[in-house]
Amino acid sequence: MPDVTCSPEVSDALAAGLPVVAMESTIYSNLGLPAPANGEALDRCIAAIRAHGAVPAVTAVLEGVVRVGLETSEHHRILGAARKAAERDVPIAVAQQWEFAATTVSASVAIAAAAGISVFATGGLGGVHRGAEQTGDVSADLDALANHRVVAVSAGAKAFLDLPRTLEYLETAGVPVLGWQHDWFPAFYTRSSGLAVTHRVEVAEEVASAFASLLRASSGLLVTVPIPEADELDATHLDEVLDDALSECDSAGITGAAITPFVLDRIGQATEGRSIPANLALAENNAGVAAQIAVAIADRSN
Ligand code: PSU
Ligand code: MN
Repeated sequence: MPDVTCSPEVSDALAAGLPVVAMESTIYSNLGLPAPANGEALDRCIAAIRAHGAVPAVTAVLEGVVRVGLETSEHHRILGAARKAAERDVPIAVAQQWEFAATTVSASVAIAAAAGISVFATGGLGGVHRGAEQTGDVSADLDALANHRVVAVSAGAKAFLDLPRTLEYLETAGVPVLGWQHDWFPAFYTRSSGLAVTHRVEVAEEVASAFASLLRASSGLLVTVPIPEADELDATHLDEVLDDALSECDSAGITGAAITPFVLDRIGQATEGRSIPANLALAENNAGVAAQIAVAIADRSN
């Protein structure tokens, strides 16, 4: 296990049993959102976590050091060019002293667990890609949730994934999926994918209680939060855009990690930029819900 360097604020909070919410860094880098929206997303998510009484803890690898909780003066370092680090890449980022590795959900959840943080907030999870029966492309995010004792809060998974298979995978892996005040698995930019979640929760205390009652020593759970109604995009239009963008990927030979930035860019163009404020709104909303859950977990243990 690498040394994990927590900021003084995060260390003090953990030592005192105060609520902490871990955050990823990929969505705030140039791989996740264009500038200046990425900086705004980071600020708003941090503010939402603080507003609900928890301490934000951005994860990243800087100069080969695994970091949890960055100083405000360091934020600019995660907004720029990045190499994406999933859970399996973090040891290499340390060994080769990468200047800046942006942590994905799988890396951040693993780092959170190593630091003793119980709650993690993101925008959308990776999952089973469309066509995975051919390519085998299944994000390591899903197994990370099955292997680390962390509550992950997201607006479902990335919109252009195979959402039915993603839910099936989570079932097989033994990860509970809890719909936050909602019966449906969200589809990121829209509130419902039309797929039901297995369980619905109304309040943070329910999540905290379920988390305390997980049967495995090290597995997590997923809380899915729909985008606020006012920020939702049009589902029918989005489906067409996604289908077009994915066939374009096919014909241009764009695969693997390059798919996300390409498709996000196409969605941005097709929605005349409305996908960006939607993305910010859902990330901020998730951060606030994650903070409420962190507070409820801290209250149970104190
Ligand atoms: N959702 C988005 N944009 C992103 C991601 C998710 O809308 O950039 C990032 C997250 O960091 C997630 C990662 O963990 O993509 C998953 O990547 P992959 O499919 O390569 O595992
Ligand atoms: Mn992949």
